[in-house]
Amino acid sequence: AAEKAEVIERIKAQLKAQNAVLVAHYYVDGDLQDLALATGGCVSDSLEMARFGRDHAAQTLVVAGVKFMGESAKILSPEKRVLMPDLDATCSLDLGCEADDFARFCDAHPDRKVVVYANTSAAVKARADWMVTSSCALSIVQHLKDQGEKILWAPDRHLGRYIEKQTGADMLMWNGACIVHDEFKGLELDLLKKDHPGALVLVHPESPESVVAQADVVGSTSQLLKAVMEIDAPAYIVATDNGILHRMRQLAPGKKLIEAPTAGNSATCKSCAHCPWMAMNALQGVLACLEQGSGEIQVDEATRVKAHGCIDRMLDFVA
Ligand code: CIZ
Ligand code: SF4
Repeated sequence: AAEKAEVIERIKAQLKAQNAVLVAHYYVDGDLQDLALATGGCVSDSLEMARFGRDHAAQTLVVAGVKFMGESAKILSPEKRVLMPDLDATCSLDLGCEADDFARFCDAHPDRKVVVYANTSAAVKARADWMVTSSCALSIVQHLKDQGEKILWAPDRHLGRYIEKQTGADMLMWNGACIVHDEFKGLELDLLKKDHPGALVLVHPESPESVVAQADVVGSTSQLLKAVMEIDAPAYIVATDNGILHRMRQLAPGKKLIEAPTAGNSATCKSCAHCPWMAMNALQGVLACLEQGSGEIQVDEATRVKAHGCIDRMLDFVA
C-alpha cells in the first residue's frame, strides 16, 4: 500500500510538471478512475474522453482505456501528445475489423452510407461516412433512413441488429462482437430476475439479443450510469463491463448493484464480465508512460484528417 501511495504521488508530480491530464474510461481499474478525478481529469465513455481532452488546456493527454480511444483523442487533438499506459490494450471490435478488409467490403457496396462504431481504428474511421457511439447511433441511423439511405454497418453485429430492429433501416452488417458483452446470457438473466423481483435491468446494446430483450434500459455506459442515479428500484442488474460498478457505487451510494450473468458466472467465478484489454491499464503503466514518454499514439495526417471528418459529422449532428 505504501508503494501504491508512492506511485500515485509520482504520477501527480509528473502530471503537473508535464502539463498533462489523465482521462480514464469507466471500465478501467478504480484506482485509475479515482486518480483521474483527483487530478482534474475525467472518467467517462470514449466520446467524452476525446472531447474532454480536446477542450482541456493540457499539452499531454494520458488516456487510460484502449487503443481506439487514444486514437480518437489524437484525431481530435493533433497538436497534443497522447500517451497510453499500454499500447497493446485493444478491443475485439477493432481487431476484428481490419482496415483493408473493411475497405474491400465498402468498395463492394458503393450504394450504401458507411456508418462505423467508435470502437474502430483511425484507418477504418477514415473510410467511413459517419462515426457513431452507442448513445447516438439510433438517432443517426434513423436520420439516414429518413433521407432514403441504405447503410453499411460495422463492426458490432449486436448493436447493429438492435438499431436495425428499432429503426427498420436497411443495414448490411460486418460480423464483429465485443468479447465481453457477447458473453452475457439471456437464460441465466431470466433466472436471476426471478430472484430479484422489481430489479431494473440495464443493458449495453453490444449484448446479445436475448439479453437486450429483457432490458428495462438499453443504453451507453453514460446512459446506464444515469439510469442508476435517477430511477428508483430495489436492485439493478447491470449487463456491461463490471468496471463501471466502481463509478456507479460512487454516484449512487447504497444502491444494490448486481452483475448480469455470463457463462463464466458460477460459484467460482462471479465477475467474468471484464475486458482483458481495459485490465491492462494500471498505475505503474501510467507512471511509466509519463516518466519515459512511452506509449505515444501516432496517427498519420491523411488518415487523421479523414477520420476527423467522420467524427465531426457526428459531433455536429448531436450538437
Ligand atoms: O464497450 C465499450 O468499450 C464502450 C462502451 C466504449 C465506450 O465508452 O463507448
Ligand atoms: Fe472492446 Fe468490449 Fe473491451 Fe469495450 S469491453 S474495449 S468493446 S472488447
